[in-house]
Amino acid sequence: MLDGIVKDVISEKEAQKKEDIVPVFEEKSAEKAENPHGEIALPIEEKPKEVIEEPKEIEENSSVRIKVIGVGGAGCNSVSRITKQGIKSAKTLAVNTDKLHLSVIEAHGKHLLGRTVTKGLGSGGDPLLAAKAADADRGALRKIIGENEIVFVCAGMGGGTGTGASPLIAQIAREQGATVIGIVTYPFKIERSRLHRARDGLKELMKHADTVIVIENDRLLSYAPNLPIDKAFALADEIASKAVRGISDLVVLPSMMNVDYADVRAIMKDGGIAMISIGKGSGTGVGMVESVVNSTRNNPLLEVSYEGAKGALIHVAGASSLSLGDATQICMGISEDFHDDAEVKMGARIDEDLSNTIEVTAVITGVKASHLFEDQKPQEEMQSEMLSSIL
Ligand SMILES: Nc1nc2c(ncn2[C@@H]2O[C@H](COP(=O)(O)OP(=O)(O)OP(=O)(O)O)[C@@H](O)[C@H]2O)c(=O)[nH]1
Ligand SMILES: [Mg+2]
Repeated sequence: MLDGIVKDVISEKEAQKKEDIVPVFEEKSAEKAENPHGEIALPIEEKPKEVIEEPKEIEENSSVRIKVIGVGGAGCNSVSRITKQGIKSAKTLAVNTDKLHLSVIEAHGKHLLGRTVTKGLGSGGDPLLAAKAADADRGALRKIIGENEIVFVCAGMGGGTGTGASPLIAQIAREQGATVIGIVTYPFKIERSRLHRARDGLKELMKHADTVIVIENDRLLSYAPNLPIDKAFALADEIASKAVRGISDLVVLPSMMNVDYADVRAIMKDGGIAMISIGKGSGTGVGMVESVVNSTRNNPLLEVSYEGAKGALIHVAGASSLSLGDATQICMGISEDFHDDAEVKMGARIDEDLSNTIEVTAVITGVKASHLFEDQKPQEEMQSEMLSSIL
């Protein structure tokens, strides 16, 4: 399955090179947020460039409000991708301390974080500074995040803004009633010093989010070893996008087998660390079921064991040839060795664009990934190891 996504990401990057990126972010002085500290006013949500018509499906299920918030460079890139692809089931919001980067992002709303603290220049890899920036903006953040049933907080762990500001953003979203699902990437081992920051940021985010889905960058490369770094990041963004859609489309859009908000809450509440796995297959009957189950189980993006998993939300999508029986068999196969009391919810959607293909997005919660929290070796030791491997 990842092969397919890798090909798409590569070809789309080629196409993108030919396009000029048009900045869409302009500050509008008329639209300032109320500043709770009575100091300098902050910009609130930017209006989308074009008026986006409220899709019918949202009207039908408008009681479920879903927001996808990208924090920092990586998080905003994921949100931009989700917005460009067109999402009917959720609103997107990009938050960054870096004004320039924000200017090339597409989102339904944007917020320049901590204008008084970082002057729109980014945090320079300093999570503490980013946390201060977020703290200074609490009032404005409360307002632009609003009340939602589900909030996704997307970020790349290891830099400054995403690592330092996403815990507070998750906290605010939760205080305002949402079930909060973090979707974060974990740095490549070669990013070294970033691993410390990533670990601390992840611990902090886990205190405020109900579930944090972790995508390990190194796992991505193990599936596609020759991928240049920018394409590996695009691949991570595409997977984050699939995780968001896998959940929000099932809840909001009409489906063959729906998952409602109560189901999502039951799985994600106190879900701890979660992983995402993506699978694909084609054909019909037992052969198709087996190939989809194997491809899903063999493509985890976090190094964990499935045994003992506490819960899962499994999204099966296929053309109208997909039967409910096949979808159920796929879910049973994927969750075979989960904990006896594991809560598994399945949703199935018909998507005629998929023709003969069946696609699965599985979010599996309560997994153990202790290696993420192990102490990293001190910097000097790593540097000397690196030197000795070169010399
Ligand atoms: N998925 C994804 N990950 C990225 C991307 N760019 C960087 N990363 C990863 O995300 C981590 C954080 O990087 P950024 O998001 O650029 O950092 P930031 O949160 O903007 O922090 P500052 O710029 O230091 O304020 C990096 O260590 C990379 O592992 C991207 O475009 N997509
Ligand atoms: Mg940045």
